[in-house]
Order: sequence, then structure tokens, then C-alpha cells
Amino acid sequence: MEHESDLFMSLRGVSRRSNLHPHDGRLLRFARNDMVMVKRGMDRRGFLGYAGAVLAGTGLSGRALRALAGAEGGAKPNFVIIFCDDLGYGDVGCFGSTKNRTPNVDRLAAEGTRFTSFYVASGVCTPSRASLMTGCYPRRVNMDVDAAGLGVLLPVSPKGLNPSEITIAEILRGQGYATACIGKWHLGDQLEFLPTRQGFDYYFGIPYSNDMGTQSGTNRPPLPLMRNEEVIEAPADQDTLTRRYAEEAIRFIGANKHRPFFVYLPHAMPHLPWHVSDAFRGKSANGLYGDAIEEIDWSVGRILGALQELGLDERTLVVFTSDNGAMGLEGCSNRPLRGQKASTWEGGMREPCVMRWPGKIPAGVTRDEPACTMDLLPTFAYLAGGKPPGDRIIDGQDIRPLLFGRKEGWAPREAFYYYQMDQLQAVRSGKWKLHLPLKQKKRPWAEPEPDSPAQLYDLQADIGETNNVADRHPDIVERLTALAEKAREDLGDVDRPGKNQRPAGSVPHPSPRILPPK
Ligand SMILES: [Ca+2]
Repeated sequence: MEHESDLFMSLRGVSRRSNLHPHDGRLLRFARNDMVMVKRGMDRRGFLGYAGAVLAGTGLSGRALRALAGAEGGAKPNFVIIFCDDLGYGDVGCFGSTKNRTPNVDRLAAEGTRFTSFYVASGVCTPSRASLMTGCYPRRVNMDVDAAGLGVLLPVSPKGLNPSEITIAEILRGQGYATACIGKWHLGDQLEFLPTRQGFDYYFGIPYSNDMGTQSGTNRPPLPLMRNEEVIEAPADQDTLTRRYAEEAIRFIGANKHRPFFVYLPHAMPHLPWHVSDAFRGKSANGLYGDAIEEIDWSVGRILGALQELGLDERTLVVFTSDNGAMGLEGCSNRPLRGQKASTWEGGMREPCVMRWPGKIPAGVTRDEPACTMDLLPTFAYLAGGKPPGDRIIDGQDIRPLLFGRKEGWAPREAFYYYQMDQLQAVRSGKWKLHLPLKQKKRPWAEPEPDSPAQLYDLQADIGETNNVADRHPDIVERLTALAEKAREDLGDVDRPGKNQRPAGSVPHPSPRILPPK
């Protein structure tokens, strides 16, 4: 359905429920009559002209009309997900950074809601992204490890997200959305697994991590930059990626301003190796890492500016978050959380998250109820007028009440599971987090940690996981241990298969993504 038709529908809906907006009464009476004319065949241009005349009579701006249309659920909102790579909990101003200047992300927070217990389903790239795309735990869709049992997919991997999975992009495209993936994919670099085969009309970006080109000293292909299914540059000029991603996103938004759109913008930065354009090099107080973050912040500002210029502010939900925690390097911050990327400490999987949708999501508010990237798929599906897939298990839950600051209809999940690769390592229920006792605690790219004992933390009182209270609360330990067993049965654990896992995709003869021959 076109945006304009949505507007008609929305106004019609509003006119039937005029008591919802008593201060807009005049507009609503006009709208009731107006719909009769639309039904009699007034075309879109005619309607907009007429609406303008109506609005001149009411004193309401086009902006107000759009807000009204969006507010009553008739219009489909646009979605923009800005997904950083390895940005830590304490790396932006609105989450406590005193080093990196992030005025645009901070503005998102001031004009939207800050979510302080927002999780990803894995501490590394591939499984985290698989969860965002499918609304499922990585083990559910067998994207918890790569084909060789390692943490993430490497170039020319035979493995990828199964094309039979229904992604957030496919759901939204089914609702009439224009869809773009601009940035790092990392869910399979074979043609069968690319974003263009997973619901995205348009793809521009690198198919895996920016450290996986020839600079890593292997015989891998030069880091490919792709447009749709073609490599257009190799090696990609990484200094310009953040800027070009912003330009691509803005171009796509402008080209689709008259219909609902979904822009998924998974940045290459601030994943190692850090790159910035000349305008940002050496400008932050936090080295190249801070420079990269400040350029991302600039790009957030550019996108917000474009939305405002196009009059799309009130009908666009913008999400800013990260795929996993920051590394444990100088200048990176997961404060006040413990641990880092590739761990099941909070610092590996709890992310800075802000969401802004003027008029819908409360402004300047902080919510600490646990939520996660898996929740975006069902939530966006409902907001777009659709539904999450009904033929398979989806682990995400509809968090509209949380977004909109409503108490009713909100029941937090019983348990959130922290998997590292294929291993269940911790479970959170309410304010309690139990690190399970493990003989061999797996770590990607490192030897397992031996003899990790059971540890219980009260995350409300002890966000930094410093005070193990397992001895004082055997009943809580028992309850969370039972929840962990439910996950093992359902999703599996190391070599034990789960009852409800689905296969990943696989190809017999993977090929490298390289420039086409001249
Ligand atoms: Ca990452």
C-alpha cells in the first residue's frame, strides 16, 4: 500500500474516533467529509491539494497532519536501524562517555528513549546479526558458529543464513516497504546468502568484517565493496566507508520518501582496523577509535537532517545500537559493565541503545526493562501492519508497550540466554543473572577458560557483576538453573542438539567475492 493511501486510511480512522484528539476537532470534522470525496475518486494530487486547503483552515501544519496520521496507526512508519560494530556500552555521550563527542546520538536520546538493558544475542558479529535479522537466538537458526566451529563466518565460507529463514526485511517488504542494507552483512558471502536474497531491494557494503581482507595476511580476496551482487571496489577504501554509507542511506531515503522504507545500516566501524575520512582524523580526544565514533555520530546527524528536511521525522522510528560490546583496548569503553566483546559478561552483550520516534516514543526517558535485538522483528512487523512468522518459533517479543511507555500489555521475558558460540554460559531472569558452572568455558579466538564456577549477580544493585551472591540465594540459583535446562532442551548446548533448531544454509562450492573481469 502506498504511503498516501495509508494517509487516507489513517484520516478515515481518526475521523471515526475523533474523541482521541479533542484539540484537533476541526480537522477531524473536515476529514470525515474529505474521505467521502476521496472515495468518489479524487486522485492523490487532488487530495493533497485539498488537504492543504483544509489545513490552512485549521491552522495545522503538514507536519502536524503527518504526525496525526502516524499517531493513529494508519500510516506505516519508516524504520532506520543504525547498527555499529563493536561499539561499547560506555562509548557514546548519552551512555557516559566523556571522551567521544556524540552530539547527534545524544540528541537521539534527548528526543527519544534510552534503553539501558538492551541486549544482543551474541558477543560477536555473525550470530548477533543473525538474531537481529531473524528474531531468533543464533542457535535456533544454526548461526552460532561457522562451518569450522569458529566464532564468525570467514570469507568464502560455505555457510550462511538459510534463505528459508524469514528476515525482518522480508516481512517489511511484504508490507510494501522499500528495503536497503547499507553496510556490513556477515551472514554469508555466497550469492545465495547475500542481503539481496534475504529481503533487501538494495545492498551497498562489505559482505563481512573489515579486517578480513588481504591485510590479514592470508590468501583471502581483497576486501570487497559490493553494490547489490557485484563487487564494485576491492580493496574497499575504508577511510571513506562511513561517509559513503551515510550518503547511500540518505539517497535511498530520498528516493523512497513517498513510500514506507526500512534502512538497515550496519556500520563497518568502530571494528578494527579503525578508519576515518580526513575530516575526522586526529580530531577526537580518543585517538583513531574516537575519530571513527565521531564520524559515525556525524553520519547520524546527516541522516536525522535528511529525515527532517523531507518531513519524515514523525513517521520514522530510528534505532541506534551496536552488534556487540567493545574490545578491551585502550580507549574502548564498556563502562560500567564488566567484560568485553566475545564474552557473556554484560560488557559483551548489553549495548547502548536509543530509539527515537517523535510523538510516539517518549522523549528524554530511560527504560531499564530487559529487551533485545531479537524483539525488533516482531515489533516492527506489528508496527508495519503485519505479523511475525506464525509457522516457526520466533524468540523475539513484541515490545511496543515498552517503546511507547505503556504499562499494560508488557510482560518481560521469563529468561534471556547468553550463549557464547554453541555454549550456554549464563541466564538472566528479572534482575538476576546466573553464570552457569562450566568445566570448559568457551571463548572465540582463545583457549577455553577452565573451571568457571556458578556465579549469581543482582544486576539491579550490581550492574558491574562484581559481587557474587550465589551462596546467599540457593533458591534463585536453582530457579535459573532450571531455566537454563529449558534452553538446553530447546536450543541445545555444545554437542547436545536442541529440539527446535533449524538448519543454516550451505553451498557445496563457495567462491570468492572479487571484482568482475574487465
Ligand atoms: Ca562486532
